[in-house]
Amino acid sequence: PHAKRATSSATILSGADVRTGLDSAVLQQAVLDHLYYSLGRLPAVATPANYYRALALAIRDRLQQRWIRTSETYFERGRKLACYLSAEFLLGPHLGNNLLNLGLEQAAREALTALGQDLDAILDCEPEPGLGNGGLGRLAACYLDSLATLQYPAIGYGIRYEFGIFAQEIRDGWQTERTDKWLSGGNPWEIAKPDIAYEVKWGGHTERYIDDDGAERRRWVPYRVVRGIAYDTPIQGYGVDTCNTLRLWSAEAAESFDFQAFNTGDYFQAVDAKLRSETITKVLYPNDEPAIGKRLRLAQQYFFVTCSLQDMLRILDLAGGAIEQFAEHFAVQLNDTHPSIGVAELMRLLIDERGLDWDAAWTITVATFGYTNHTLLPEALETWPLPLFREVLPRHLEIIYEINRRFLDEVRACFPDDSARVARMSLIGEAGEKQVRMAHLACVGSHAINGVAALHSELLKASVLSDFHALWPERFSNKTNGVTPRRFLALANPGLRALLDETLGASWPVDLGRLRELESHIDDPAFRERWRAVKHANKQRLADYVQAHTGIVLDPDWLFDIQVKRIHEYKRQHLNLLHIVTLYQRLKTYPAFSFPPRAFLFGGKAAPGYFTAKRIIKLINAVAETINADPEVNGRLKVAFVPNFSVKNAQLIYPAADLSEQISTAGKEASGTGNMKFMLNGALTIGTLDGANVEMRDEVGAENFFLFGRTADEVARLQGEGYRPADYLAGDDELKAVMELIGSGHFSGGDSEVFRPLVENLTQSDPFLVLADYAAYVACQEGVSAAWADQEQWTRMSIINCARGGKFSSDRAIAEYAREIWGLQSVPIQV
Ligand code: CRA
Repeated sequence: PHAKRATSSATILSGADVRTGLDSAVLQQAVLDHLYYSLGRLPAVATPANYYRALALAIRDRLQQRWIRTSETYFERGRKLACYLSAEFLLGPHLGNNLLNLGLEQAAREALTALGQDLDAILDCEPEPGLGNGGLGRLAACYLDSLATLQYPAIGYGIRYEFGIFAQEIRDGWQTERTDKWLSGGNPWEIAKPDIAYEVKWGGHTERYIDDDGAERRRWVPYRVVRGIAYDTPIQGYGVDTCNTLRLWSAEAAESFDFQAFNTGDYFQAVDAKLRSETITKVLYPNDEPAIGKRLRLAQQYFFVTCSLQDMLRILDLAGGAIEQFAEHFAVQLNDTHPSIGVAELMRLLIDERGLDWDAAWTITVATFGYTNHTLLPEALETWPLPLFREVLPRHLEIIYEINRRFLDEVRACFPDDSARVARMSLIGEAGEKQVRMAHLACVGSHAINGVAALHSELLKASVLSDFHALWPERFSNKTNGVTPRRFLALANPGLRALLDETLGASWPVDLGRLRELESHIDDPAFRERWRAVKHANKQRLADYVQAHTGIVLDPDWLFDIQVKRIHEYKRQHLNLLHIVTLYQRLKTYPAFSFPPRAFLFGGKAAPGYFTAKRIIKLINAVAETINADPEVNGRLKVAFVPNFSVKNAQLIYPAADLSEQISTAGKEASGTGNMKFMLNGALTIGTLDGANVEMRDEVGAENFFLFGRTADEVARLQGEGYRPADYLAGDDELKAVMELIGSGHFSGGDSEVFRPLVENLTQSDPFLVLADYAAYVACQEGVSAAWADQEQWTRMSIINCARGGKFSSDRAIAEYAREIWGLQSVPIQV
């Protein structure tokens, strides 16, 4: 039957442009064309995955003229280009987002229906490009969406990891990791550009030489050279013709390069070298915050940074721009310290390869770079052992020494006789094994330094970067994170989108402040009823997903209390668990104890080497198993761990939440962005005064936010005084009983060993003050239950949370970066 329909549509369509046409009949023809010509399949035998690929290719065709026109316009206009350098881009599936941004959802649905296919099933076939760990990588993806939507000339530069973030499976309650083979079915979105490729040097030594003008110079004689090849992915703006580029670099052996090591005529050794070159972009390091000082990681960072900077130089040359004007053509943002080797690399390119003198090169470098810091956790600040650094990047080490020499002279001039300060600020750490401090390099080499939420930016100035702030206060600013309302509202929550469209008109996705107008409807009972109906349907949708993936059955009438994010002690999933065990214990002890039934959902990956985080996952699953199987409690309590938290299932999870858990130890979560996604989807937040929670609470008002816990100042004071968790245990019988129950083996079939390390961690050191905040948290949760009992009032608060979320659009954040850091002008694109 498909084939028959195909022939008939082909006749109808003669003459229509199968590559650009936007109505459903042309799309249908385009899908069939790609099935036939690109996939070599007949409709009668095509699988949904084949249809996915064919539709994706048809949509990429429709992006193509916008994409090419956008590049061409930027080139013609010669306006400043923002280059977002990031080791991670956690994109999530493209197809749904591209259909949304192009306004093609309806046409695609009709086209597929006519072919006997269901668009939702086809969308589900897309593997997720998970080229990031969590917040930082997803932020980069939201920023690309906003840059294109606001029509800013911009390019994202990163790494084309062959394996992205691992797939998480839960076996016997434990996390296991599986490699993420996201490219195994091909990637219809990218275009390989093997002609855009650069050499990346490696190792070896440096030497002095005399150039043609008789001047003494230094050059790098590498041990190895690899090539970086460009793979481009279109980033289509919403409702505009701008289609920007994400350029990801993939490593290949540089076969043509005649380096001595391979000159032995040993064929097998040469092949081995090829394999080694290609490992550079093989896999994403799955660590979220703690930095890992691995040689391959440094290789990845240098690899993508040099390719990106060489690419900028090529673009500048093509445009006929003068090298002295580099900073007028490019604003380069360092997404954390991962690309901060760029400071030394741009110096090397300008001096060694383009012949500029030091001062000219330095002026350009500082004017070019901006640095965003994403964490205060000391263990997450990147440093490289000096010997390793010298071995991989000998020329860069020389350059860093020279940057440091001049920089420390400046410090001494500003702060005479302060050698302690000089030691603290040096680019080279001398304590223990000498290291290169990448955050210091980023600060010295950037004209702008920012944190990612108001509190975080203040703490940065007061703590880890205080010396830099004292020297250059004018370089510091705050840029509170944001999230894209296109993917995380319009796409993730079609029910709410329809209600918003009807209530506010269609412009809200690009003017999120308009959500405020919802407030005029909160006293309308019919509107509140519709609001609740949307939430209820989203909860049912999630319940179906959870049942399919875990077997656990959830009731959408219950309060859905959700914590999804990386598993980390500072995020305190274990505090959430202590509350659950408290409720369980109350129910077991006093069966008449009454509270509105709640479903607790968790999701998130633990770094594979993070012992405590993995045990927290095991404990969540153990508590879930015990509670869900116990008829004395499972009529009021359920717990589920949603495996393999990803952008894809996040789009089902955020819209289904009633309550969002943002309970990190104050001062530890730089911003958070999941908190914003929940808020925009109408969840209420229970949280500490940490990261962007502070600003969210300012927006919604204290009466619409469940606040608890010690402030960042109080945390610092308590830790300074010598915090003793045992004091909190001794003073709280309920807490004591909870800890004993976990330690007793009650949730682990009598095994009292498995959770002993967790219990000891909390009762003996408790580095993140879980016990100190426990009582306040449990009390605050009682307030949540009381509020939930009044559904009309809860709905009002839910509407207000969404209505006042406009500030947290990534459009607002990007407009601030563009204006205050990059000096960027938008360039409208006309196809
Ligand atoms: N882990 C912070 O912890 C923040 C994101 C994006 C993080 C989050 O609070 O929302 O960055 N930090 O700014 C980080 O990756 C290297 O530091 C994160 O995602």
